[in-house]
Amino acid sequence: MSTPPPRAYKRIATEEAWATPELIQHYVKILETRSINDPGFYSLWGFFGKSQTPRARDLFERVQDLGERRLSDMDATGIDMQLLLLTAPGVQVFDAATATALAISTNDQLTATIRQHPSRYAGLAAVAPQAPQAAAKELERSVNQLGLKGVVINSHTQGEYLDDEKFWDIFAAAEALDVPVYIHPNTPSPQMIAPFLSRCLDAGIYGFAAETGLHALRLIVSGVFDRFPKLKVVLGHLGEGLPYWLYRIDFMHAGIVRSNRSEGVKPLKKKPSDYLRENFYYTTSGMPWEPSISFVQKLMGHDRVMYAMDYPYQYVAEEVTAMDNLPLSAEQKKMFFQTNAETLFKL
Ligand code: 1DF
Ligand code: MN
Repeated sequence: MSTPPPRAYKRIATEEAWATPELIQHYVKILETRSINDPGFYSLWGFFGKSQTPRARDLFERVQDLGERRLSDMDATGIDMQLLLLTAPGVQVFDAATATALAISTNDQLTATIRQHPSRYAGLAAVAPQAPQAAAKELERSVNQLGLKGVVINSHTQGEYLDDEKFWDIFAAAEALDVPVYIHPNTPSPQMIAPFLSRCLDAGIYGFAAETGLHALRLIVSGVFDRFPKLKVVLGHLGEGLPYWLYRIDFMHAGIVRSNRSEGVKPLKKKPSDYLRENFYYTTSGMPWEPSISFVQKLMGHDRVMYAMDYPYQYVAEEVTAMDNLPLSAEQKKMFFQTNAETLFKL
């Protein structure tokens, strides 16, 4: 038997979830005491925490493992490297002091693991937006001292969005460090979740995209990217639906600005679509489907779209094969799987 030719690219998966046992214990305590007001948290983690199905039990274990099991799962699907992101909702459900301390210990533990397996893992910092100045400091420490590659924010923080200027020290730090902010999904905020919940539409099926797409649009129309023009934001799930809306968002936004309808909308230097093309990057987490990927590559450029698996939540070997078979030139495929991630995250 002849051996297949070596692959011409590394497969780097860029939205891979992990958690510390310590964080999970905090989640279990919230589930037991019902101590926070976040229906989406109970919907998402109640399912895992009570291990209600074999799939939930399995995910619950895999998300906490950074050792042999994860590495052999990566080998089984041909993933060379994972970029690790603290799973949703990260530390964003706790009080500010608890969240700030947990972010620090989480980043330290992530760094220790990466140093054991530097060719297999890289990671983003977790921060607590509840304490924005401490979050900015922790991002600086994570990048400059720990070697982490950016920061993950799991969408809303107790119903608040990062377009509120009180959070902008985080963006200032990210821009100054030249590292990306990955806005990862969370379940819809308490203000908007009711009609999702009653039909189980709150998580990956649609609610995540509604929540995270809204968050990204709030950032754009609030002027975040006029204030921080070099800020880089990453969206998973091929942009949480926004690329499909590009034309209509521009058309409607222009009308809203002209009508002077609200203090919340001021003129921007550019069209919303310009920011989505110039400040944003897109990963394929959960969307391993050629028509959508080709569409986003066509709109945003081949240098802005990169591979993500969304391990362990979407751990499917056939999807990797489908991505290998995307209709791309050799050069484009290497950008998609490897070099776009290396460039953006400085791997
Ligand atoms: C799921 C998906 C759960 C994602 C997640 O966090 C999550 C899921 C608990 O499918 O159960 O972050 N996701 O990124 O799509
Ligand atoms: Mn994810």
